[in-house]
Amino acid sequence: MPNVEPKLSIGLWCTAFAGTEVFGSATRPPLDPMDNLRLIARAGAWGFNFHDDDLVPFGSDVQETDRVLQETRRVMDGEGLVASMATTNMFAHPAFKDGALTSADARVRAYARQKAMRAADMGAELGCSVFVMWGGREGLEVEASRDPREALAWYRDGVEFVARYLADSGYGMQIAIEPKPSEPRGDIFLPTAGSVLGFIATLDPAVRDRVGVNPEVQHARMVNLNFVHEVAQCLDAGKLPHIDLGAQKPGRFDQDLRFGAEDIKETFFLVKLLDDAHWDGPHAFDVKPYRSDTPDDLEDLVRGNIRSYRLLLERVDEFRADAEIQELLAECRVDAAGVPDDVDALRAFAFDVDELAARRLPYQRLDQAVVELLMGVRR
Ligand code: GLT
Ligand code: MN
Ligand code: MN
Repeated sequence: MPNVEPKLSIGLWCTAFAGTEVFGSATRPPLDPMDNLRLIARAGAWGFNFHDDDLVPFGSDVQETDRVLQETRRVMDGEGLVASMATTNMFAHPAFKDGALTSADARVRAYARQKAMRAADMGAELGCSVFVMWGGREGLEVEASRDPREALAWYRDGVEFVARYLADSGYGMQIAIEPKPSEPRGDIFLPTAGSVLGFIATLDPAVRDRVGVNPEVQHARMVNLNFVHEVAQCLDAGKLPHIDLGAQKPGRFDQDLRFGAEDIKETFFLVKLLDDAHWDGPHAFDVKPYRSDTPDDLEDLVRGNIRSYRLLLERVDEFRADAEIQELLAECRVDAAGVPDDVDALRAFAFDVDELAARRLPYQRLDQAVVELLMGVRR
């Protein structure tokens, strides 16, 4: 049995992705948001995530926004679907062509704040627990265009503003800043989970507790980082309100492949880490259908992600129950019996370094056992 029943969610933008990219136009027709919600529920997800513009068309007035939110609530109640995470699209509109919260145009920075406030209102209305801030346009191509220290100061002002707005409005949502190294900008500020953690430490202490990281598998793998270690660092800092899951071949553009499609071993250790940590935040699939998918294939995308996550959780169970693996793990640990911790005694202690160096580690067998477990031959 897993320690925690995972809350599995997916973004409306994932299933609604029509296939448009730099080299090609849409391969699927637009997907109505209410049909999208029903599809996600049918496929067995616990919840959904949305940008303001995914649900309510950009530029809609207050009446139209309220109408859509009421309709969304009806569909959610009917389908037993949870609104998990809300976010604001600060990257698509040409007004954000050179940044949103870090634009050198103070009017754009103010507009981005206004859009974030309205998206947060929508999230609160639907009961979301997390507000993600992915700064897709917060970056540059022309290094001469700004002093990165000034951009970071603007970024900080913007995040603090949104955090204060959530607090003053009585909203319980946690902010989760999502790092990404590049794409769509040549360089994006706060490229890794570590950068976001460092940035959070500089926030006004009055709002700092409300802000964490939303790491994404693909964004770390784009630059060959060990994602399991990135997530471990967020957990260690108590800063993991949300996670974006998917798959990615290393060193490429953001592929947003289906969860489990690549590097099954690292993916297994990610699932294991989250369950070992008893982490019960929303597990969000942030994946894209293939351009070759038809609308009928979208449900398979959602189902497949959910199934792969659950199957890996079963493998985690097997890992814990595997006698050989547990014995090997026990062999890896040695306590410091006989070694003093007192400063003076430790300074004077004579270690047998040859013995330390000669110690045999059973890593060949351990890794083989994990590979066999993932191949399904140890059951
Ligand atoms: C966009 C991006 C994702 C972010 C989403 C939230 S939107 O698709 O690629 O990584 O999580 O803004
Ligand atoms: Mn993401
Ligand atoms: Mn991505």
